[in-house]
Order: sequence, then C-alpha cells, then structure tokens
Amino acid sequence: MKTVARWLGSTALSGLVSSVTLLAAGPGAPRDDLVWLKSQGTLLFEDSFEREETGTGLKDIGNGWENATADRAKGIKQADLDQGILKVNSATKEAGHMSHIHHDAGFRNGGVYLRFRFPESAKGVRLQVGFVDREVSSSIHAGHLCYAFVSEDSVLLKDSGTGFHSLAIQKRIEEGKKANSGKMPEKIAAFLKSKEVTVPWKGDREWHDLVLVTDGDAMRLSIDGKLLKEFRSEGFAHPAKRWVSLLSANSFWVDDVKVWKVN
Ligand SMILES: [Ca+2]
Repeated sequence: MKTVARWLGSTALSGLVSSVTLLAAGPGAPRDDLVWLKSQGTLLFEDSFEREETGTGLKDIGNGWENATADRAKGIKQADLDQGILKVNSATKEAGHMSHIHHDAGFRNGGVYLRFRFPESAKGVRLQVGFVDREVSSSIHAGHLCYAFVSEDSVLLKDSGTGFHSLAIQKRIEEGKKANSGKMPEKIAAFLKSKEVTVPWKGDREWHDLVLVTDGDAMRLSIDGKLLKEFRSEGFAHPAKRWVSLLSANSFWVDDVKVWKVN
C-alpha cells in the first residue's frame, strides 16, 4: 500500500514537474537553460569542492581539474580548496598568462552550471568561462572555441574558434597589419566584432548562478536564472567541447560546478 502511495505520489510529482517544464519552455516564456540541461541532458560531472586538495594545487588540482598554465607559474599555487569553494588567484605576471583551470567535458550541445563570486579584494575582475578542444590546436590557437566573459559592468559572448583564435584569421590579421602601417585593417576589425556581442550586467561581490550552454550555432548565457543573451555564430556548433575552462587574470571563487551533455 505504502509503495503504491509512493508511486502515485512520485507520478503526480513528475507530472507536475513536466507541466512546469513545458510552461517554462512555452511560447513567450523566458528560456530556462538549467531546466533544459537537467531535463534533456546527461550529467557528465559535478563538483562541490567539499574536500581538501587532493592534487598539488599546481597543475593537478584534484578530481580531474587541472591548471594549463601551472608550468609557467614558477611553482606558485594558483588554486586552493577552502571552505568547500575553489578559490583561484592567477599568477598572471609570473606566468605571463592568465590562469586557465579546466576539466574534461565532451559534448556538442550542452553546458555548464556554476556559482561564482569575485572576492572583496579583487580589482578589475573578469571571469572567462567557456569551452576548449585541444585536438584542433593545428587550426585554432590552443583550441579556444568559445567563451563568456563576465566583468564588472558587462558580459561578452565570443566565438573565438572561427574568430580571433582561428590561426587562418590570425594570419590575416598579421598580414593586414603589415600592409596597413601596423594598424588593424577596418575590414578585419569589423569581422572580429561580428564574432562577439556585449550586454550590460552589473557586477558585485556576491555569489551568482551562471549557466552557459551551446545549442547548435547558438550560445546562451544566463545569470541568476535570467537569460542575458543568446548569440548565434558558426563556431558554437563545433562538435566537441572537450574541456570546460575557467580563466582569469586575477581572482575568482567557484562552487557547485555541473556539466551536462545534451548530445
Ligand atoms: Ca561547496
């Protein structure tokens, strides 16, 4: 009897959940990508950082996280697990590159949920969240595919793989500058501009929820459950987002990272 009641209860509940999902996805309703990921996707990994470091904090941060710039940072520890939070301090000057923390992912369509905060002491903050495929480094610099840049006053969505980080485009930039007294030719500047979009966002020192997804040739960023921008560009359709990457030239904290593959 109890089992039947429980079964009926869970059926009623799942009915309710799918009605809510349908309502959220209905025409004119605000898009909720966290619902999309949870209802359509397979969870690839999650990390709430409730532990002490299991790696060295240099290259190996533990639980599959690595720092791509550790070897340049002259032994400076850039990542710390503290109070159940991953706290990152980039040794940008010493490394000659911003800190690049990454974890294996692997999807065409899907995305990441995380909570982030800029620490009180951080100045001129900017967190870069996105997707990388090192296997295409022969045509895209370091496999940088696409990113959301969260700053003090705005967020920017960028298709890097068919834009600035495309090696063919970098060659065009180099040759264009050479032929234009060292200045970026307007045509190339306009092309690069077409690969990104900026929307206003007011940054602070509080915790925020972030959801970044790719869905066909669209990339969408939501903060605190609100869709800030959907941007379409061919590079977002890249078939293999092999890494979820977090980059910053200064400091940020993250927690409760979850990554889903939709397909
Ligand atoms: Ca935590």
